[in-house]
Formats: sequence, C-alpha cells, structure tokens
Amino acid sequence: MIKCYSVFAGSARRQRNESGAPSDRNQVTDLLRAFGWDSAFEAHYAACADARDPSLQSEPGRVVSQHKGEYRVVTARGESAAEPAGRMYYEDAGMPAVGDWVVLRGPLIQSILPRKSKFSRQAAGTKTEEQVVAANVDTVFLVSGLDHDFNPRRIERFLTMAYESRAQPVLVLNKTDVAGERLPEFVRDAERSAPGVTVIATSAPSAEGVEAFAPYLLPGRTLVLLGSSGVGKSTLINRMAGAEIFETRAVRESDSRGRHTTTSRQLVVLPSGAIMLDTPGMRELQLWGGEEGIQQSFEDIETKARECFFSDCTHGSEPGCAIANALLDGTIPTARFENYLKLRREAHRQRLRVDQHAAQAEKKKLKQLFRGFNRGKHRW
Ligand SMILES: Nc1nc2c(ncn2[C@@H]2O[C@H](COP(=O)(O)OP(=O)(O)OP(=O)(O)O)[C@@H](O)[C@H]2O)c(=O)[nH]1
Ligand SMILES: [Mg+2]
Ligand SMILES: [Zn+2]
Repeated sequence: MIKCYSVFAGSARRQRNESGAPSDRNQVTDLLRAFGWDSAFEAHYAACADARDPSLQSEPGRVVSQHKGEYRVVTARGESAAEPAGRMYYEDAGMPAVGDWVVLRGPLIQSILPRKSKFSRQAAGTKTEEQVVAANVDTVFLVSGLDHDFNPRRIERFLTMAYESRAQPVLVLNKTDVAGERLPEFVRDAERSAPGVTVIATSAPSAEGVEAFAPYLLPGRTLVLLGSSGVGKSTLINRMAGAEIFETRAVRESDSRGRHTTTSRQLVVLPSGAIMLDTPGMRELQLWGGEEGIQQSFEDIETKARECFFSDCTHGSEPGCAIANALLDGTIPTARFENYLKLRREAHRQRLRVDQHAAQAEKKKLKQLFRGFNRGKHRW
C-alpha cells in the first residue's frame, strides 16, 4: 500500500535539527495542525501532568494506524512506531485507538487526551469490552453498496452508533451504476432509515457523485468511511485523493461480498487537507452504549410516541395510540419500528452487562484494598 503521508513526513524531516528536536515551533504546530491538532487538544495537553513537567520531555502525537498491537503515531518529529506504556494495560482508561491524540514519552504512550468523539462497538468475543473503531472524528460516512449489501436495518444500526459517537453522520450510497432503475427506491429507503441525514449517491469507478464530498474535505477535519467489506470505501478514498493510495479488490459476484481487502485502520492526509480514515469492512456491529444514539436515530418514533393518549402506552391495542396509527398508514415502516425495539433491547442489555462488569471490577478493587490495608495494618 502506498502511503499518503509523504508530503508531511518530508516536511517533518526538514523540521528536525541535529538533536532531533523540532527547530521551529510554528512549523511544528503546522505539522500537528495538518493532522487535526487544535486549541481544544492543546488545552487538554497543557493541562495534563506530563506536559507540565518539562523534565519528562513529553510530546503530543496522533495515532495514525494500529495493526495487531503495533501503533504508528505522528508527532512534531514525523511518523514513528509507538506502544502503550505498561501500566495502560491494567489501568481502566482503555487503550489508544486510531485517531486518538496521545501523550508520549519517547516511544511510549502515557495517556490519551480527552476525545471529542469516538465510534465504538462491543469487541468481538464473549468479554464485555469496548472497541474504539475511530477517535476524534468529525464526520462519519456510512457507506452502503447498492448491490446485495443494501440493508435499511443495517443503516439504522450504523446510524445509531454514529450518533452515539458524537460525530456528524452522512449516508453514502455507492455503486449507483449497478442500481439501475431501483436507484430512487434505494434512496427513498435510505432516507426513511436516516431522517434528516444527508445522503450522497456515488459511483466510485467513474467518480460520479464524488464531488458531493467536497464540502466535508476541509483541512484539519477528520473523516472516516465505515461499511461492509466490498462496498467501495477504499475506492472512494482513492477518487477523493485523485490517486490510488489504497488497495481495492473485486467483490464475490454471487453475493457482492467483499474480500476484506483493507485489513487495518489508517489515517491519511488527502490533498485537500482533510484527514481520512480507511477502515476494514464491518458487517455486523454490536452496540456499545447506544441509548442516546437511538434517541437521535429514531427521533421520529420517539416524537410520535409522545403523541399517544396514554403516557405509558405499549403501542398495542390502547385507544389513541399514535404509533399504531403511524404503522397503519405507513408513516413509520413496521420493520423500522421492530428494529427500533430490537436496538433498544440490545442497548439495555448491553448497559446491564457493562454495569455488572464495572460492579465486579469495583468489588475486586475493594477486596484488594481491604487485603492490602489488613496486611499493612500493624504499621499504622
Ligand atoms: N460497480 C461498481 N463497483 C465499485 C464501485 N465502487 C467500488 N467498486 C468495486 O468494488 C470492489 C471493492 O471495492 P473496495 O474499495 O476494495 O471496497 P472496500 O469497501 O474498501 O472493501 P474492504 O477493504 O474489504 O472493506 C472493487 O472491485 C471496486 O472496483 C462502484 O461504485 N460501482
Ligand atoms: Mg478497503
Ligand atoms: Zn402508543
């Protein structure tokens, strides 16, 4: 894969003097700014203990890629390898993710600066564990392919998680060239699954519709493309970059399934100055949190439910049920309402699991504290 940093890596090298220290503070700030550094992160960094102690020689950096525990970060010195400091593994604050601004001492990541947004999911496996897919993102593009991939229920799930992330969601319907006459139907279904959300329709190989990305491709803004494997995420980024920076591979013809061509998450700076994160395809996403996201992604349903005659209406056979009326006249598609209930149940169960997990961790911690105190009791 060809890297897109070359412009910045070069300027980073120019900024280094003999000792490897940045030579010009403004230039350095420019480099960090190219990766999205702003006054809010600067304030977070200035407030952290590491930064206040000059003897520690800490510096801020952004995680630009992560692959099987290997991190790459960009600091004022350019791009280099980094790894979390040992204590990060057993502290409860979580591990760095791509897009994070972190505090480094040498190659060791000491801490994560507060995030302005994070797109999370329940990690694969049985453990109750958060996986941050992308951090500090401004706009999340949720990409669907207008072939076998298109699924309004999946759009609703992704949208819920995008709202939960606090980034701005935009829907991308790619492969308009294969949609044929069904295009208006796809667009209508997508709009019903994502009320009020901007929908961009594109055909990546010919770059048709790709100009609609322009208002988002602003310098210093961080963008991410999410969607199933094979929907054309990397192809779209290549069109935006005007160069083949990411590898792409044909989907399986029988069912349009992708071949998981992109295998790691990576931030690149596009010629427009926007910072783009390509991600491996994700088909199934289990919620992490989600209760707030649901309120936003299903605002139409939540608003309608407030019109029911009874405030505790179960939307069954009660008289004056606004939801039942909306389902009957098709204002709210039945499958959408079912998905809303399903996601609410999933978010609720997930919260219970997280609470239980936190309670168990707290119990363990208290047990250790009591044991420690009892062991050292004779000394007090
Ligand atoms: N017909 C058509 N094919 C497209 C379009 N966009 C992408 N493709 C093709 O779809 C295949 C998969 O594209 P990729 O860009 O690799 O898909 P991806 O979403 O990055 O897939 P992963 O990296 O596996 O997650 C490639 O053969 C692309 O040429 C489109 O708009 N129309
Ligand atoms: Mg890809
Ligand atoms: Zn009701």
